[in-house]
Amino acid sequence: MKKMTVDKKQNGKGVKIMKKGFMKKVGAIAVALAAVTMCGTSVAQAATWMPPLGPLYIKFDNKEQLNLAGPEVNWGVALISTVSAGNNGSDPYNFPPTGNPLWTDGDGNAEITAMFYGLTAGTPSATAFNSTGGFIDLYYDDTPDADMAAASAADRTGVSSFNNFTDGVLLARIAFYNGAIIAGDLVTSVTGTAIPTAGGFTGFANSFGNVVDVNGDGIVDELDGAWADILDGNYFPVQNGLANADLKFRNIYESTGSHSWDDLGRQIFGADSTDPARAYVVPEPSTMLLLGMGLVGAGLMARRRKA
Ligand SMILES: [Ca+2]
Ligand SMILES: [Ca+2]
Ligand SMILES: [Ca+2]
Ligand SMILES: [Ca+2]
Repeated sequence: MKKMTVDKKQNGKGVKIMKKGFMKKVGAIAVALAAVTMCGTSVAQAATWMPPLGPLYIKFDNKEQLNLAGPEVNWGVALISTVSAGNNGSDPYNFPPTGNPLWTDGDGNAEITAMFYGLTAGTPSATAFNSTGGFIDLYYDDTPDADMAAASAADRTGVSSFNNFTDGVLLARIAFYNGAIIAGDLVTSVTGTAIPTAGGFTGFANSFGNVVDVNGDGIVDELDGAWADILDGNYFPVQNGLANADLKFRNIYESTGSHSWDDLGRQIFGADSTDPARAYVVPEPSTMLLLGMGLVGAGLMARRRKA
């Protein structure tokens, strides 16, 4: 009875919420017990805002470190400010935002944050700042605490962890796409138009990204993050005949040379960046299948055995 109430309140998304709550809170306990547990407060904690299907325009601000000496040439943290529907009729791959934002920082008393890391030196260039590899992790946090102004490079606590920016629910891990951005270059994942210097710089960075398998089972689905399967849209054409990408990024990165994230003695430059990212949201195949079968519990059991 209680579960039915939750389903109605969440506009029919109770199934998704159950699954996420199940994975996050209950672990290996039997499904029957999990269903009982889901009737409690854990349901609300596990829920994230879910974007609608179709083109998305995601605005974010970030702070980053650019280290020409490497080995990690670039990393940083970001706070998503707004998520809007994109107009893919006017521009099929850059789709400008249309209408009011669908989500704004603070909605639902939550924040969406990101950390990018692991970018190493790409194909050398005298005019471009190229990197290869790297990931960006997206988080939804219903105890918001990220403060872009106060964040310090010293708040990094690990390869992919940073105080107040990597807590909450993982939405997806996105790998920057090697070879996707420069014709004839199968190495570079992100290319920037300005090489960082102590005199200050402003550049534009372009890249593509793909949602990746996090739990190591070889497939990308909701077990790899609350948005992992819906961001796996394979929408954006890329260079070099490679398969379509899931996300497209274009950032402006700039520094006056007196930025608080600078560490000039080590040839590390701090920069502010702004967005946007584009994604094309697709349906959750597993959720639709489960709904169609009307066998949510059995489906969860099957998933558990498979995993
Ligand atoms: Ca938090
Ligand atoms: Ca946070
Ligand atoms: Ca997986
Ligand atoms: Ca994909």
